[in-house]
Formats: sequence, C-alpha cells, structure tokens
Amino acid sequence: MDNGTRPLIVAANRLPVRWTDEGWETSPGGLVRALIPLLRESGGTWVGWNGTVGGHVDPFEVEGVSMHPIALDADDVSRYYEGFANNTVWPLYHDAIRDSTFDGAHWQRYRDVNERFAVTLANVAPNNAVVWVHDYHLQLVPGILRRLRPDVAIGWFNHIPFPPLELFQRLPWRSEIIEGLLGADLVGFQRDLGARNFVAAAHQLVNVVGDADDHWLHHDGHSTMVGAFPISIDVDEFEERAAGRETRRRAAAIRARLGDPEVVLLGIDRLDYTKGIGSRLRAVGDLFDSGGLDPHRHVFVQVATPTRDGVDHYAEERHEIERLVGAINGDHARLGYPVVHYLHRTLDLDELVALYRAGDIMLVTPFRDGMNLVAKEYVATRLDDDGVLVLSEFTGAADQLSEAVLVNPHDPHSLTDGISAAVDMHRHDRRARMSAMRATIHRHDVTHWADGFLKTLGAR
Ligand code: ADQ
Repeated sequence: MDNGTRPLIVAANRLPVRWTDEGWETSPGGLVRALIPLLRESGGTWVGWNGTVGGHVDPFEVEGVSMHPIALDADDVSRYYEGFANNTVWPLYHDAIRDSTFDGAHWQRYRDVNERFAVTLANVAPNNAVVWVHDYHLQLVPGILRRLRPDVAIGWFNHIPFPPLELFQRLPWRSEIIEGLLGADLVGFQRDLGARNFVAAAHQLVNVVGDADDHWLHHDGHSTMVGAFPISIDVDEFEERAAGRETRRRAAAIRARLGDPEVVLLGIDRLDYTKGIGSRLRAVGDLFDSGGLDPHRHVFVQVATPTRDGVDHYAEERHEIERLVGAINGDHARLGYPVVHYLHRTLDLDELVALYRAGDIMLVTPFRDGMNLVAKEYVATRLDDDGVLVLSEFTGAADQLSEAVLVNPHDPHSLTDGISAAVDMHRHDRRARMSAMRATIHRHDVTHWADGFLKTLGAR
C-alpha cells in the first residue's frame, strides 16, 4: 500500500463480523481477509451496520481491528436497505431485469443513512486518513464526507455493475448520486464498462470538465479519477483447502452419494434473480428432454444461499426455481436418483470447496454480475487443471477468464450449446483452458486488487 503511514478507514454497509458463542468473529470472505491485515497494520477502523435492528452497540475490537457500528432501526432497514439499496439500485444497476421502485421516502432515508455514515467517518478518521467506501449502499458518502473532512483521501469501489446512461437516467435522483460519487478522489469499478458508463453519465448529468474518454473528471473545484479494479479471491486459501486430504475425501463422498455419475454439473449462487438460476435450470431440463444429458450419466447440483427474503422479487424467484426443480425431477428422476439436487442453504467453506472439487462442470450464468467470485473460486480449486467453467458473458469475470465456455444466458440455445460443449469437451482442451485460467487468477488475487486500488488512491 503506497499511502505511507496514512491510517486506513473502511466503510461498508455491513461490518465484517458475526456473533458466535465465543463473541464477535470476522465473517469469512476474501474481501475481509484482504482488508483486515491492512486495517490492523495501520491501526484502522471499519465502519458499518452490525446486522441487528434497533439499539446502540458501542465500538469494539476484533482481531486487532476497531469496529465502529452504525445503528439502523426497522424503518432504516425497510427504506434505506431493502427499499432504496435492494429494490431501487440493485435491479436498475443489473440491467433493469426487474422493475425498480422509485419511492421518495426510501430515497430520503437513503440520504439520511448515508449522512449518518459520513458523519461517523468524519469523527473516526484521523488527520490525513485514507477512507475506502464500498458499494452501492453508500453512494452519497464521498460527497458528504468531502465537505466535512477535506483533508482525507476518499476512494469508492462499486462491487456491482454501473449501468449505461439510458438506464441510469431513469433514477429521479441521478444527478445527486453522480455528485455524491464525485466527492471521491478515486471511483473504482469491476470492469472498464462500468467506468465508461459512469464517465458518460457524469458528462451528461452534471457539469463536469474532462474528456469523455479521459478517466479524470473535474467538478466543483475537485478532481476524481475513475478506473477499473477487478476484484478477486484469496487464491492461496482456496488452493490450500482444496489440497487437503479431508477435502478430497469429502469430494469423493459427495460423488458417491450422487450415485457416482459420469459428470457432475454444479451451480452455486446466492438465490438472486440476477444469477440466472431459472434459465440455467430450463437449459438443463431441455437437455434432459432432448437426450443431450442422460439421467443415468449426468447429475446437476444447485446450491442457492437464502438472501434478501424481505424483498418480493426474491420470494418469486425462489418459487420459480423450486417449481423448475420439481418439474425436471418429475420428468427424469428414477426412484432414489434425482437428476437435479437442490439445496437452499449456506454451506461452510470446507463443504463448498469439496463441492467445487466434486463438480466436473461449473455453471455460472448470471444475466449481469459485477464480477462473480464463484467462477474464480471454482478455478482456484481445480488443482489437477481439469473441469470446465461455463460462464456468462455478462459477468466481470468473463473479461479475465476468457478461456471459459462463454455463453449468453438470455439465449436458451447458447446455454444448451455451452453446456453440451462442456460435457463433450476433450480432456486436452479442458486442461489447456483451466491451466490458463488458473494462471490468470494467480496473477490477480484479492491482495493484488486491494493494493492496486489503494496505491492508485494513495499516490495522488
Ligand atoms: P455476490 O452477488 O454475493 O457479490 P459472488 O461474487 O458470486 O456474488 O460472491 C458470492 C460469494 O458467496 C462467494 O464467495 C461464494 O463462495 C459464496 N456463496 C455463494 N453461495 C454459497 C452457498 N450456498 N454457501 C456458501 N457460500 C456461498 C457481489 C457482486 C459480485 C461481486 C462480489 C465481490 O454481486 O458481482 O463479485 O460482490 O465484489
């Protein structure tokens, strides 16, 4: 990190902690593993919601890092979090594949909560600190914080896509969002596409100076750099877990429980309508119907993590997925041998890695995804360079993992062709592709991502 001795402060909607019998511990995940050491070294603080509704929690320390909770009450959760963040911004930024609600009360609460975050950051950030703000929940924080604390360097990173102007401008509060983000010194996106969309929106909607192709925007006496910083995973951690004897035993046990099929196809996602689980199931069902997949030789395992149960679109998506699983098994299963195994739950990391090892073909088919870490995790666990990744063109991961079988999830033929190509792929081809993808993620792991962002921010 090239920000010298400047203390690092991170802000995200959620604190990276969970409550256990032994007290608070950090939540699993590459982002947390990458940032915690940097925060610890610099005596930094993480500011975010601790996930409980109502009530005040004092700051506390976990693994040598100070955690500063932001309190949210039930109304904040329903308007700021479920309402504006997850029912307005999330669908709009993912190609508007579901309708967004545009509700002034949700927007007002989003502003209030963003202000709460910014005021807290202004209070906890030491002189000359570097403040790294994460994600679409906190788009107004950079602008408010800049006014309160002009001495700090502010970075903002968007984990999800940034939409093209013609979608973004549907948002009644579009200019305020752009102005909020322009309070940052560095605005980062997963892909060049997101960066270009943001630059175009800034030119169109607010009075910025700068070339439309240039990644510097000047507005209101302040300059903002815009760039792409594709996030990644802790590759070593996944490799180590995949190499363990116990993991190999578990992977073999999973295959045995599935009836030792020739080919295990796998899907692992949050149960989100952006992930294309329904279209994937339809493609798998079509292939069983047409004989492209054989119930005696092929099995599909879909694990879907429960998520955002309070938002209607999610309940509808779950219903449709479960209907499809039932229909496909109804048509093709034999007693004791389903062709689709479906789990609606969160797995622990060792179980997840064992499943990655057990899967011959990984289906990652979102309609739109900022990056998609599942694709990278699968690649990292393929220690023998075997296995095929079928990957949507509409993910950030597709920019880097170009040796995957790339598919268009909007096109049913592209999905069935892609899955068939993966099933039929020759071993030499599989290995050549997988080893190239493994080399790519080795060069670009999560530490590389965090260092790249912070160096760019600190070097200013
Ligand atoms: P997500 O939309 O949550 O992240 P993704 O990048 O795939 O999507 O990350 C999901 C994580 O959850 C992975 O680490 C995966 O292992 C884990 N996971 C999924 N299903 C699981 C299950 N059943 N049990 C246990 N773990 C499971 C957002 C953006 C993405 C972006 C990331 C990081 O939407 O585009 O890649 O942030 O920036």
